[in-house]
Amino acid sequence: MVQPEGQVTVHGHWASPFVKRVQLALKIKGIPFEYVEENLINKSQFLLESNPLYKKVPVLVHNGKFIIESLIIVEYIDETWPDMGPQLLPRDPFERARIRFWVAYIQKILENTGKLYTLDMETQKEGLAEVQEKLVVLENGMKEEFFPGGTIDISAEKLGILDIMMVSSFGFFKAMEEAIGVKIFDPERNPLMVKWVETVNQLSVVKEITPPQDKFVGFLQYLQKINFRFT
Ligand SMILES: N[C@@H](CCC(=O)N[C@@H](CS)C(=O)NCC(=O)O)C(=O)O
Repeated sequence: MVQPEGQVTVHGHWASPFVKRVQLALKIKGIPFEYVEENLINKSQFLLESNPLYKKVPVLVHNGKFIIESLIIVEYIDETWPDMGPQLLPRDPFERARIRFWVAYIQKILENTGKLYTLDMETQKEGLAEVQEKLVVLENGMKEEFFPGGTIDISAEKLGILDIMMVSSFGFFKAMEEAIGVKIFDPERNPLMVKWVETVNQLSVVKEITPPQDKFVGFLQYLQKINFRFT
């Protein structure tokens, strides 16, 4: 693929939490990029060729090379531009391992939310219980390890991969709740999570790539109608 030296392009889908991770990583580090919206129903030749195994977005193109899988891309971005913007993952191996553990845990919760988009109320109830239970574990873990005393201290200059995971997975939780009519985050049970997501949502780097809530609600209702399953 012919691409000018240094150019960065993200191929994505507007509603994808995985694509949002990559867009946020680039924006937080201040790396300019082009964005190409992919049609996931009728996949482009580009998508089939750049990600032949999974045929999914996001795909990052850098200097004509393809990088796939959102978390691999986020780490690639952090390592390729170590001196641009904040570090998304700590350099210290122990700290890095600790952060990666929680990244994987948030990923699991995101996967669990897949069960919420069903018309089968039993499955939805089961999914909701799993999600809520894990959110409490996350709440306690974050409070203990990263936000002692429950104080949130967040600014665009200090954002890291955990903020990216939180806001890409749950930044649209109000749209989720409106679309499927269930309460996912409870300010009583998850005060830190709610405050964290709302604080990061207010930053301009996030707002710039956040679609309007009603567009999201409509899309999520459509996923429910077709009994969508995350794979
Ligand atoms: N593990 C992948 C998941 C990416 C993913 O599931 N992308 C969805 C959009 S949200 C997709 O491209 N789906 C198309 C399909 O499944 O055919 C990542 O982290 O990048």
